[in-house]
Amino acid sequence: MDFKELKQFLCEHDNYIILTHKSPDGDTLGSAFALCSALRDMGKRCDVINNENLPVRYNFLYDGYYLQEFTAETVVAVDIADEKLFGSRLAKYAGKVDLCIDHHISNTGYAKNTVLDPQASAAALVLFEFFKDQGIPLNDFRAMCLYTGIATDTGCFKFDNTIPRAHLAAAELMKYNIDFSKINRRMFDIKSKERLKIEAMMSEQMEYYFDDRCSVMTLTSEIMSHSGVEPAEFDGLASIPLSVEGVDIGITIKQRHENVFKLSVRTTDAIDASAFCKKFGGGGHIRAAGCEIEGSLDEVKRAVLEQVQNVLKQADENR
Ligand SMILES: [Mn+2]
Repeated sequence: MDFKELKQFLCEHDNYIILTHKSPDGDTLGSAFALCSALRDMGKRCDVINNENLPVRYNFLYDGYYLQEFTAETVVAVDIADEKLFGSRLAKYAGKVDLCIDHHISNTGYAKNTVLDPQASAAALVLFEFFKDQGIPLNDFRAMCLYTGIATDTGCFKFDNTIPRAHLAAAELMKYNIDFSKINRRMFDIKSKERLKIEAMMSEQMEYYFDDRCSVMTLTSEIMSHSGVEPAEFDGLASIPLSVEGVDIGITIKQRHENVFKLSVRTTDAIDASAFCKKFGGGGHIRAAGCEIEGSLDEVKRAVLEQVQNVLKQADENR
């Protein structure tokens, strides 16, 4: 679907619900609330539906937000590559999504209509360009939402996916009255005391393999429950393993259930994280991807490290 068709779709439908992905981030939330606000201004009914209670750190996106509550007719997913990312509360919408707006190259095409730009740094960037192209007005709130989405997914304009279009969009969004400095400080600099403790604890138990080119951080249910810290404080640790000098692939293994582990993989340009996770049935971006693996922790680690060995060998051959 191109932008013109998207505009037509939005005009022709009504009674929208917008889904965000589980463990929501600034891109899925920023995109959802920006689109919801635009649709309401178009005279449509629209609600944002989340799998879980929203993280407090993003409350500037949903402060003052209220549900309209009506019978849903049109289901939209933003920033969701795969129905597996709906989470348990939204699982009932699988197979029922009318429109998906996304930027993940791994998008499975689950929606009846898809607007996909795999080059875009964020779903919020796709939306920004759509709004601009089709003359859908921005305002301070929508600008803040979209800026937050782009800043989130580019790691505050630091990641490899920070294309010129991301900066151009940010520059235009900054013309609105948004406190970008406060937003970025809040998203990237501020952490709780508990969080700082967790980071120290995780760094302590980090394991290094293959001449320290691979680092692995493991977060078991036991560690999480014994820490006495809110589970949400354990989100977003995945960038830590790759922050170590010399590491080409940083892996975070987080226990989901007894024998189910979620892997977050971050890589330098030597390794394709998305391809790595695809081997285990997952996907994502070229430098940041994820997957879920079943088995005991030992089995999972063994399988993962074997694959790490393969990709490091490949990387050496390609050098
Ligand atoms: Mn995104």
